[in-house]
Amino acid sequence: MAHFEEGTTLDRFLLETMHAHPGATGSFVNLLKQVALAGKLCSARVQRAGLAGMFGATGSMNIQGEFVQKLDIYANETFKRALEHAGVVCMVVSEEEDAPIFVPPAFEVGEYVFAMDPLDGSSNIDTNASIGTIFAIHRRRSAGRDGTLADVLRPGTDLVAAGYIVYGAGTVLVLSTGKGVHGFTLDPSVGEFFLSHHDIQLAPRARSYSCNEAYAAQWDPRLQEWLRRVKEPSLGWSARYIGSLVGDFHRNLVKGGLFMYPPTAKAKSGKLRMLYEAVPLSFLVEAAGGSSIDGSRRILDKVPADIHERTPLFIGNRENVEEIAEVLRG
Ligand code: P6P
Repeated sequence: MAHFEEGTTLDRFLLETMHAHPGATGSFVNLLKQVALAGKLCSARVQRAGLAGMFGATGSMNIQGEFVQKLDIYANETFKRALEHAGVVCMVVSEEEDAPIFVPPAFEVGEYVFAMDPLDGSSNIDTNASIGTIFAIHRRRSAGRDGTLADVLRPGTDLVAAGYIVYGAGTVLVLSTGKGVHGFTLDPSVGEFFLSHHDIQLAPRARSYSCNEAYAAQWDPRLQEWLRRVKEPSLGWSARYIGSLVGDFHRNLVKGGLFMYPPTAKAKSGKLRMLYEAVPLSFLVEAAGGSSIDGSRRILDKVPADIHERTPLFIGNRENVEEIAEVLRG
């Protein structure tokens, strides 16, 4: 991996590393630049949400049966607009859209398919907790103008890139094209993302877990027993959970930690979605040396049956995830 000096912008990083990627095309760089643009617009809006009256729900429900927050709508529309006129995608799948979205006839289509959760953690908007955009990028397989379900209902190992933008104390875009994971922090005074986390790597093991313990009584009893054991004070574990997947994941990627969302009585297949939550974050965590399973299977090997399919998720440092797999195999 080339050495990047202080002040490397996202654009420079993309150009320099894309030359190293056989088959990478200019449109891939353009796609990521449009993602960065949409991220800047969302960051500005999130920072001003309270002032701009963007707090609070619209009163409508999305396909997930969740109340839609105004910023969700703004983020969804902003990413769709940034992508549809740039000639870089042939289809967009969004948590906020019941069905896939296609490029309007007025614009050219491109060779990529984009899946996104435009604003994950939106129930935390009014509490000023970190929220974010999660995305996954496939190169299309289908011919013709519009993408097809076959372009996205495929294993995460096929992804060409995945990332997220976390809107927190700062705005950080974290990205991987499969080799290494890199973070770029937005300097709002110049409107540029600068390389701030070069080649993020997870240690083999951590002693921190993230889960909603209120549901623990609904988990597999073997998991309950594991949780009881790690609380032995001599083991020195800590717990961190903010109820915003992007915020919890980003902390665990930077500092280490095991995130768990096991099946519950209410969410028997898990709560988190495959295409635009579990799979992109699993792509990132594996590129950083970590691991990610649904309790028994590697997330990246699973083929979703529909674009909003949910999955249980155990993701983080490799040895911690392997320990959970062992607990649930035994
Ligand atoms: P619970 C936010 O609504 C979200 O989809 C994820 O961002 C977060 O990890 C999860 O739900 C939290 O779910 O059941 O703990 O409130």
